[in-house]
Amino acid sequence: MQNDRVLFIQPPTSFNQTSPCLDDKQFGLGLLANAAWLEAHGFEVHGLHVPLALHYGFEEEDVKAFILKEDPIVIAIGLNWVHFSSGALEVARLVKAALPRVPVYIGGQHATMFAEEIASANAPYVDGVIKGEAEHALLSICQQVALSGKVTEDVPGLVTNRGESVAPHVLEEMDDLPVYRYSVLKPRSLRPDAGAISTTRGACPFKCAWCVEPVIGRLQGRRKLMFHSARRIADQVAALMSEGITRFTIQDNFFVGGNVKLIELSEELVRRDIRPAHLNIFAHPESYGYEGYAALAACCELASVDFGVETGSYDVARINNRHLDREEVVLSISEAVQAKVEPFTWWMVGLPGESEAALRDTEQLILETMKVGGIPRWVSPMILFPHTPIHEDPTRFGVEPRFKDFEDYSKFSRATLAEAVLFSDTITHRSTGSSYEDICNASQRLRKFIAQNLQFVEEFYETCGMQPDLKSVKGRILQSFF
Ligand code: B12
Repeated sequence: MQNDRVLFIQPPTSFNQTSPCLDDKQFGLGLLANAAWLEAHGFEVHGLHVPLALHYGFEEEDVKAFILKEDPIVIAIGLNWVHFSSGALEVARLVKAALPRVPVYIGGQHATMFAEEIASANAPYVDGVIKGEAEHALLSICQQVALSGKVTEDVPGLVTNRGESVAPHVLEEMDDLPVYRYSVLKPRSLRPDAGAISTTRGACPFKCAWCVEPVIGRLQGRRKLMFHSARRIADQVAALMSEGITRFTIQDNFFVGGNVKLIELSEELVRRDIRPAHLNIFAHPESYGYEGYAALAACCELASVDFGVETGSYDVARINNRHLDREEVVLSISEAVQAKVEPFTWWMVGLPGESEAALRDTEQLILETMKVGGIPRWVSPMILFPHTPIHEDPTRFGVEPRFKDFEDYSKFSRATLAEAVLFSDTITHRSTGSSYEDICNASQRLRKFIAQNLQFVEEFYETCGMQPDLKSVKGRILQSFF
């Protein structure tokens, strides 16, 4: 009798990559969400996290043996982030060679951006790419395969080498989605006490020119940004806590809900006596005020906020349609500190309009924020993705894209961490006045600036009664120069 086992695979960046340019140990929340959904519909779900398996000393042959032993009816490979491009296809090739009759599908945000290209160029070993939110599509595929051994009916969002069928379908009632668990993916995480919480789906309402989030939500099938209720988010936190996860991060568009959503969540957690050891949230500098930060601090042992400040230049902000008020940035960081929330700041280089003066403005803002306790975490060169306003109309932004198709972006699978930090190979574009090297150098320049001024943050925290982990921040920044 046929089993009804479905195998999810988180691929490596590439089997022969030993030092990926971006972290490869995350558990993709989209993958976990789909696994939970299939389980709730009666399928037996197993998951393999290949980067972790390799990290723990297993080899490509062991991965193959594991997959053969699983003997699933469908294999679903996650391709959410650009740096897994080559690895996702390597895994597809490997599983097709091992189990030629088992259909293999790829899904996730990066796969969604290049669905047609991936499906048409890799048809022998990729049966299809699931575009967008995948719950309905994957369930339909698994049900059809369980019933008749193949997919004969139209599947919403499925792209094959014969083209696309129907646009992705999404579940409108987001709270009806079952909570996910990390333990579905084996082997266990390197940080088994840490997990991420998904609170929203759909397009971000802001329109920062470099960001794909305003478009990706729609590409994925959802017409607008939608939130899980505070009750459902607390259910998710509780479910993960029962697996031993106590430190959480919310990195999605939850910040769009401002103080109101944050206070609601805090009250729900407090009411149910669910108390994370650490709760971290991503925010724009203007997202929250003191009341929001105070609510965050009230519902967990340690609260922190990651501010995507990105630039200190009004010109750059204007060209890129990004709100910036330098005083507001400094004030927001002060309010977070006042509420005992650790404030981290994140910065970008390679943005359209970046000039020597703009970089100086950014250095100035980094300095001002450090003096009020803002801890600079990292400086990232902008990755120019397709579908963003800049990629769609580069001349308007004075930009020349270097990466266009899926193969171009696969460079992120091949580049090592040292190469990405020190050389310009993974810089996706150049712009008026900035070559690839200039962008790479700008990123080093700002990190050096941070390193040279870290004493301001160290001094700040000597007296204010908080003990953020400045050592690891300093270590990471300093390490990036060697
Ligand atoms: C949360 C988040 C993170 C968290 C990750 C949390 C986690 N454990 O997953 C953190 C902060 C770690 C993170 C890091 C990065 N992220 Co991020 N992240 C997001 C964010 C905000 C939400 C993603 C999410 O979890 N959504 C909730 C889930 C349920 O939805 P979903 O992912 O869309 O999944 C649905 C479908 O895509 C599909 N699906 C997803 N996976 C799979 C797998 C299978 C098998 C199938 C069939 C379907 C499927 O089905 C899901 C539901 O139906 C998105 C932007 C956004 N608003 O969506 C960026 C985003 C995905 N990240 C992005 C990037 C670039 C990064 C970084 C590379 C940034 C950097 N420079 O370091 C890193 C690297 C990630 C890594 N692997 O280490 C880009 C991806 C672009 C790309 N093509 O690569 C996005 C779109 C943001 C952006 N503005 O550019 N990220």
